[in-house]
Amino acid sequence: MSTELGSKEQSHKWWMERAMRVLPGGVNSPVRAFRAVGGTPVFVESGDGPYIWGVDGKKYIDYVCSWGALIFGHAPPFVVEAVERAMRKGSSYGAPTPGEVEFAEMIAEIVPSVEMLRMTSSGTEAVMGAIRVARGYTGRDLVVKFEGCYHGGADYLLVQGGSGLATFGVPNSHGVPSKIAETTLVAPFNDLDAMKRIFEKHGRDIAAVIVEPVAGNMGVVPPEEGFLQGLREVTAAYGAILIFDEVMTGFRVALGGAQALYGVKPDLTCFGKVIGGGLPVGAFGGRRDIMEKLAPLGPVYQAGTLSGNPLAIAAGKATIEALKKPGVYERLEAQSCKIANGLEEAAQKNGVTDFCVQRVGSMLTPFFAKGPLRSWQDVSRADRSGFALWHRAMLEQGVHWPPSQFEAGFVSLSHDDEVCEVTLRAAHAAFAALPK
Ligand code: KE4
Repeated sequence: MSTELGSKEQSHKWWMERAMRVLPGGVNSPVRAFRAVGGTPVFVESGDGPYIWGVDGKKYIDYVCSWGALIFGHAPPFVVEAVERAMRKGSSYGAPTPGEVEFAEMIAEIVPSVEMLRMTSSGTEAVMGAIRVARGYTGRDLVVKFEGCYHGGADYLLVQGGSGLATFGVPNSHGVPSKIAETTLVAPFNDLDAMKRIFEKHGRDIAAVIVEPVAGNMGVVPPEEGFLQGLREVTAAYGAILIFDEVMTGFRVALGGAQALYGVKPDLTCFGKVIGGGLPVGAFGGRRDIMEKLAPLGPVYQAGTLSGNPLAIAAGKATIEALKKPGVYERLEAQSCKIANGLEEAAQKNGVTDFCVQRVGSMLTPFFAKGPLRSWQDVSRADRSGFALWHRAMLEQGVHWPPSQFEAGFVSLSHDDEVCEVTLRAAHAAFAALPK
């Protein structure tokens, strides 16, 4: 705890200045730097359940929850014990283990579209593997993604739509060659007409469509009725692979993920976050005929030193076993609904009218905009400075909310009634503190 630190080390600013000298932006992942909301990030000393403690010794209710990985909150004892047991036997072998087989069987049993699985160490790697095997299986190059959806750091997915409805990707990161970006087509989320126009024009060259079945990376934007089913039909009609990127929604919005919630079966699914119980993990899986194209069976190469390592497997298995227990998702739904409704009520009572909360299950985003918001075009009109002021005020009230208007917040099974009440009291104070 922070008592072990000297007084200067108990300051986020002190750590940020020191971090900036050795870590670009002081962080190992950009969003953590608070650039979208201003101020200095909380340097975390420890976590327990719904709480984190900063180096300043202050306790915060956490809704980042490792960007969705911690569905049971921080350091759940049953996960800690599982990882400790595994560690005592060895952290990694670079050789097959029974645990990886049991883990793949567990995922395949819960997620019907998954006949075979390949583990990785991050969601990005899982997405890269899924797209490469889709390209290898179809012999085609083009990939379709949606504006506002994020799928990790692969070059050809760090692209945004140009103007207009459906355009070839334009890099939104330096270091991505335009030739690479041009293998990606970008369409508006929830716009089936645009998707059909893309296929009419490029259908036989499209290897895959990748979608966050519930968008979480532009803030939470649910799929409209028929959207996912429409993607299923148009990809099947042209022999393209439908990839659900369930890195965020997998085991989050339902035990079987968004595909179970909406009843649409993709050809491939990408996983991450929850399935690793807080340890570095990713996985992709789906149709056997596609997955068998992967080395060493087939010609599509994909590999990873720590893929399926015993520690991540132990944390993941313990987490998924606990998620299978009755009542878990009903409880997540009840607590998340309380938070979402409470935030909207607090905004309204404090005269903040351009505000809505969009939520699916225990992933939710408070938008400083009137809803409903159905695409990047809609959410990009949200008042980012209003969100930033609210975020700062919530932090001062002891609530650690994701530091961007275009991110999802996450409720865990450790967010009990008292935590919800404290959160909503903080929200009332935060809305009241906003400039009128
Ligand atoms: P990772 O490589 O970060 O494990 O997963 C990439 C990824 C892929 N697909 C989806 C739908 C994702 O949400 C992510 C990662 N999510 C972000 C949160 N928006 C991680 C946080 C960060 O980048 O620091």
